[in-house]
Amino acid sequence: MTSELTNSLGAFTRAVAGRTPESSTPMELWTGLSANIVDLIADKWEKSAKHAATGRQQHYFSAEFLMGRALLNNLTNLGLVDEAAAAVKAHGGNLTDVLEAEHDAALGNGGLGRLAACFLDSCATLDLPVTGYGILYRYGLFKQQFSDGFQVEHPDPWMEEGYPFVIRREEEARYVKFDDMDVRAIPYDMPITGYGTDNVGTLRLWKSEPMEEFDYDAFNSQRFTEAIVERERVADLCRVLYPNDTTYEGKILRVRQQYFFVSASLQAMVDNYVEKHGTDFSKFAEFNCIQLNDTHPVLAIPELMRILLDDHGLTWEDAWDITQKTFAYTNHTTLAEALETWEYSIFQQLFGRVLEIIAEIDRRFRNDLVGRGISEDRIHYLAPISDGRIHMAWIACYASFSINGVAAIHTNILKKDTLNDWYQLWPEKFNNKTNGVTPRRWLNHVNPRLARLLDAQVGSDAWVSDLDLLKPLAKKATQKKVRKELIKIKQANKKDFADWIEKRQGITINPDAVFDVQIKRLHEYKRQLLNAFYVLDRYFQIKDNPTLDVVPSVAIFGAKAAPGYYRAKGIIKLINTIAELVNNDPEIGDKLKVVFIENYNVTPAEKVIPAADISEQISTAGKEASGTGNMKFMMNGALTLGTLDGANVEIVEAVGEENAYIFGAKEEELPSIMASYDPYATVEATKGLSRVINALTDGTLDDNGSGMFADIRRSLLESGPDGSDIYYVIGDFASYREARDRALEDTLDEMEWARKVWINITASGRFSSDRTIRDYAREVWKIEPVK
Ligand code: H53
Repeated sequence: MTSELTNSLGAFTRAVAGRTPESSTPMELWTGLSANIVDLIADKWEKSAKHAATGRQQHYFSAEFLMGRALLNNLTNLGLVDEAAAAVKAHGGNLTDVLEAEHDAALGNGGLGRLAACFLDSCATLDLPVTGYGILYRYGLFKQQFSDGFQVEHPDPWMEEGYPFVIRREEEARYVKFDDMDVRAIPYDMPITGYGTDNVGTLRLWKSEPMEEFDYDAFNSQRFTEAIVERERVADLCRVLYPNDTTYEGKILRVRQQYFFVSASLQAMVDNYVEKHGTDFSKFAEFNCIQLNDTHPVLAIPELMRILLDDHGLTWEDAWDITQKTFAYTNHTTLAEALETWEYSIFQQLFGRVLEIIAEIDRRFRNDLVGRGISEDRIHYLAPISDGRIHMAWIACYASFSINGVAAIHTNILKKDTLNDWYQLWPEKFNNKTNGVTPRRWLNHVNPRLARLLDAQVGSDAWVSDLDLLKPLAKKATQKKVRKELIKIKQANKKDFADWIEKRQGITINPDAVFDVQIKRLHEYKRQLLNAFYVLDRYFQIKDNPTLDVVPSVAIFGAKAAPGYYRAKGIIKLINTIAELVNNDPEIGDKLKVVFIENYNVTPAEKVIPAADISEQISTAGKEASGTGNMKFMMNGALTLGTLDGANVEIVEAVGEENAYIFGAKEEELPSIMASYDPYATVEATKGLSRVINALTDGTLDDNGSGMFADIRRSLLESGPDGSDIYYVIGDFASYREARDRALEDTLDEMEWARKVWINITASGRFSSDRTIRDYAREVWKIEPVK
C-alpha cells in the first residue's frame, strides 16, 4: 500500500518539476518534498502565529541567521524521516541524495548568526512566542575555493533554484523611506518547527523591491538601461551579506541594510499593536520586547522613536519611556575597536530625520550625565554622537533596559573594561547569558549513533528537548560497556568523515588517527597560527627522527577569511602550503596529515564535529566572547584543547580540569605579561620554534611570491603597532605544544579517553540553547510558553 506521503510527494514533485518524480533530479525531489513539508505544517503555523499575537511577544532582531539546511531538521521535528525515506524510495530516489541536494542558507558569517538560528530552534521547541527578523540576502556568505592554496571568493546564489521554506507575504509589505530613495519591503516568512510540539515559530526575512516594477516610459522610449538602473539600486540593498565578521567596514550600503530591515520590522510590529490595542501606546512595551543581536540592528532605537513621534504623535518623553522599556542589547565582542561606529555624513545622506532624533537623544544624554556630575571627557566619550561619528553600541547601552554578554568571563570583561563606564552608570542593566547550541541539530541530527546510545541510556528520547537528563548518566563513565560503545561510535563517525572528505576533496586520511579539529572564522585572535606552527614543528621533529614514535593524527581546519582581511588570507595560504608539504612527504605517511575543509559552512560542520577527538579552542585569553563550536564538540564527545577563554571556562567548570586540556596565559595575567613581552627572545628560548618561524621566509614554504608569509613573520617579531605578536602566539606556543602532545598521548589509553568523552557528553546540558533561552525568557524577555 502506498503511504499518504508517497502520494503527496508525487504530486508536489510533479508540480515543481513538471515531470514524473521518477525522472526528477534529486534537487527537484528536494523541492517537492520541502513543499510537501510546508503543506504539512501550514495549519499549525497559522494557529501558532495567531496565538502568539494575543499576548506578550518577543522579537529577535539580527542581521544574520545562519540556518544551514532545513529539510532534515523539519523531517526530524515532525517525526517523518523514515516515512520520507520510504516515499522518496517509492519514486526511485534516495533520501540521502535528496538531502544532499539542498543548499545551506548561509545568511550569516559565523557564531553570531548561528547562535540566532539555534535560538529560534529553542524558542519553537519551548513554545515561546518569539519571532526572528532579518534580511533575505540573495547571496549568502561567499563560497570559498582554494586556488594554489589561496582563498578565492565566489557568490552563493543559495535560493536561485527555488526555496519552498520561505513564503512571500505580499499583503504584509511595508514602505521604507530613505532621503534618496523609497523602497518596498516584502517579508518572506520561514516556518521554524520545534521538537515534540505543534508550535511553529517564524523567521521573517525582508526583501527590498522597487516601488514600481520599472520605469515603463523610459523602457518604452528605448532607454532600457535607465529603466533598469533604479531597479538594480533597490535590489542591491539585499544583494549580499557582508562577509566582514567582527571588524566593521564603512559602507553606506551596510547602514542602508540595517535601517531597511529594522524599519520594516518595527512598522509591522507597531501596526499589529494598533490593530489589537488601538493607538494608546502606554502598553506597547508590555506586549513587545526586542532583543538586539549585536549593534547591527541598533538603528531600531531611533526608528521606533520616529514612528512613535511622527506617525503617532507621541511626546518625546512618552516615546522615550516606551523605547527604553522595549529594547534589550546583546554584546558579542570584548574588542572595543570592533564596536560599530558610522560617519555622521552617512546618516545625513540616508535619513536626516533619524539623525535629528539621534541628535536629540545625544543632547538629552549629555544633559542627563551633566546632572549626574559626570566629567566632560567621559560624557564626550560615551555620547551617541562624537568626533563626527555615531556610536551604535553607546546608543544601545543608553536606550536598553538590559545589556548582556554571552559567557561569564565575557560579561565580566564588559563590566570591568569594554563597557565599564556604562556599568558604573547603570549596573542593574548588566547580566550574563552564556550561549548555547541546539541539541536537536548538533547532537540528535548530526550524530544518530550517539543519539541512539543516549536513548538507550536515558530510556527514551526525552533528552533531545531536556539535555539535563544526561547529567545523572555521568556515573556510568565507570561502565566498560558504555565506554566500548562510545569508542565504536566514534570510530564509525570517523570512517564516515574520512569517506566524505575523500569524495569531496580527494584526500585520504586514516580513520584510526586522532582527529584534531579547528573550525571557525579565520582571525588572528583565534590563533589558527598556533595550530599551524604545532603541525610544522611536529613535521620537523619526524623529519629529524624518522623512527620517532608519534601518535598518528590529522589536523583538520575549516575557516573563511573576510575577503579584505589580508593577513587572515595569508594564514589560509600558509596552512594549505604546510598541508602540501606534510601530506606529500612519504617519510611522514600516516603519522601526520593536514586537511583544510574547503568552503566551511554549517553542513561541513555537521560532518566533522561527530568525528572529532580533539576540539581546538585556542584563542588568546579574553578575546573570544564565548565560542559555540566548543559546545558542539563537547556534546559530541571531543575533548577541549583550549585556553581559559569564553565559554571554555564554563566547559572546564562543568567537566573538571582533568577532563580537558587547558593551557596558556590567562586573561588576568596578560596585561602584565605583555608589558615586558619580547617575542624575539621567546622564540630563541623555545625549542624548535625558530626553525618554524624561519620556515616562513627561508624557502621551506612557498607563498608564490605573494609576500604573505613574510607579513605573518613580521606581525609576530617586529615591534610597532602592527607587530609585536599582540595575540601572544609565540608566548603560548610551548604550553600549547605540551598540552597537545599530552592529549595525543592520552588517546592511547582508549578506555580512559572514553571515560573523559562520556563525562563531556553528559555534562553538556548547560550548553543547550534551551537553557540559554529559558534564562532570557525568564530574566529579560518576561515571556511564558504559549500552548
Ligand atoms: O558571536 C558568537 C560568540 C563568538 C563571537 C561571535 C561574533 C560574531 O560572530 C560576529 C560579531 C561579533 O562581534 C561576535 O566572536 O565568540 O560565540 C555568539 O555570541
